[in-house]
Amino acid sequence: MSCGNQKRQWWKEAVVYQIYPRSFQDSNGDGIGDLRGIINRVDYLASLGVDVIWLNPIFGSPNADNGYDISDYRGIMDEFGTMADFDELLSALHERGMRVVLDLVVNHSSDEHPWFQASRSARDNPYRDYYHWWPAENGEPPKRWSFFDEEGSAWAYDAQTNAYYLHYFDRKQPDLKWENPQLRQEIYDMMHFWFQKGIDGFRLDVITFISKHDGYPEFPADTTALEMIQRYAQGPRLHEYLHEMNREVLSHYDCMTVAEGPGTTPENVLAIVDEDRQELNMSYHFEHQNIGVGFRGMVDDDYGDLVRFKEVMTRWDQALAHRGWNTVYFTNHDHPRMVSRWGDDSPQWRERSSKMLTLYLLSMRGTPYWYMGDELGMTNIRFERIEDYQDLMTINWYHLVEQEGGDTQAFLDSHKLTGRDNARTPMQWDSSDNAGFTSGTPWLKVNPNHKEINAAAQNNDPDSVLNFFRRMIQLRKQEPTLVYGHYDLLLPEHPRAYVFKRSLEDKHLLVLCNFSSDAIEVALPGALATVTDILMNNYDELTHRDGVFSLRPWQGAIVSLG
Ligand code: TEU
Ligand code: CA
Repeated sequence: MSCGNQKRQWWKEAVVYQIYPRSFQDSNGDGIGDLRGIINRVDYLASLGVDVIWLNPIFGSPNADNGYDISDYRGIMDEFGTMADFDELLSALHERGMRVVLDLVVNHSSDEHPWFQASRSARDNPYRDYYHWWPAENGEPPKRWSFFDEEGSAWAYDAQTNAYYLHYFDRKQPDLKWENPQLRQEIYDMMHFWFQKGIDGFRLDVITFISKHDGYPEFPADTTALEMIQRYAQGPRLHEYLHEMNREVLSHYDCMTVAEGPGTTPENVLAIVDEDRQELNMSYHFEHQNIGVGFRGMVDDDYGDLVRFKEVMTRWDQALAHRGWNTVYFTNHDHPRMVSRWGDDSPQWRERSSKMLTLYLLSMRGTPYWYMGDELGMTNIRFERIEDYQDLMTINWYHLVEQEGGDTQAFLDSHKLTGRDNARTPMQWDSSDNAGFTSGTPWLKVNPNHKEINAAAQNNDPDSVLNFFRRMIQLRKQEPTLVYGHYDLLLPEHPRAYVFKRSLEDKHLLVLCNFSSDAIEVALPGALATVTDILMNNYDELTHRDGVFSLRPWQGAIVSLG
């Protein structure tokens, strides 16, 4: 089979399903999801038809940032279980035809990692150079912005050796020094360890940040947070390291890799994912997440601007249309729920808009990354009080706003839309107390709407959001046009409709999505509108006449064109 200008690869044809293990299924009543819990749910995963499971970090960690602060790269987090549990989970998934991708967090470790403990103990310790240190006798270090720090600076003073260490994220997440070849070798060895266990790839956390600028030069004083992120992603040796990682490790396995790519743009992403460069397979960006979201997750009027959304998604598609390969996703553990962000999560439209968004995402070119619970139409929890949050990002930012005398209520209101804990509430399995997630007290509150929104209620209902997701996955598997076909955006300026064409050889599919609660009409040039077949539809009918489609609220449909 020819696939346009793209070489076939299993990871291009896959749907990736992301599990946040802490919130998926608790098996021992401590309120924290664990590997045994996932093992108990592998048949659910198999029933979805997804191909790859991405697990958020499962390694030894004191959990300052829920596993994104690793203290043991070769061990399993105590709360999640044992290595025997992991081996069992891996074979259970493999037996059911699913592959497994782990989360590689190597821009930073935990401050409780033995490397950092050694590094901070003395300036002449052999591990000193595993991290970035700035001796205090040189004065204040050049300004670096931190994502999470409660005072905002990415340098933390450590009295023990009278020096500052660099941490782009929390103080408990010191950045590893990739400039040190010994550190790189440790990481490559560790990656081999996991591949030899049989895993199928890595999602690489903030991998764009691993190369730091020589001597930590001053950045212009007015550098904004967003510009800092772009600078962090432009370290001089990034591509040298990724190429080396590919040569030393990745090229030895039939694996997939995906960069978490903050700071990447359609202009520079090919430097990471162009096959010929032998770095990584895929990367995902934040540009659509940032529409209408400003500094510290504050929301403005552009939030939900469909014209911009279409423009962003299309620009990224075009950047990777001939070389490399794109990714598409609505959410993950760092972003609000799909239906709350781009649909309408009110009882009236929640199911309809969830299905439309499902249809949209699984019709796009690029590997879809699906986040657990979106297949049920789970929604943002919208915490009222800072005390309900567990995420250090929201908590630290709240305190910064408070210290600055800012509007904490406005901050809380925005975080009802943007806060990361919205996506981290426990998976809603059934209508029982705690949604079948745990018999104990859940680490993060369960959304009260689990009485209505849960897997048990949807599993056997042919009309459910869950079964719509399953059908859409099957359609994508049967229709190579949805995977490899060329993508053409139509009606870019239409404020409510997202309409595009997918074409492979002489096959043409038209995807129509109404991103609004109003009935709309979409006029398409006659040649496009000769519908021969309706492949998928979230309503019973699709009305069209003389090239004009009448779309009901949140209607989504895929049709073949003659
Ligand atoms: O996220 C990196 C990142 O860019 C996020 O900080 C993002 O900007 C933020 O969540 C706002 O949406 C990765 C992980 O996905 C995240 O969970 C970790 O907290 C972070 O790295 C540090 O490891
Ligand atoms: Ca548990």
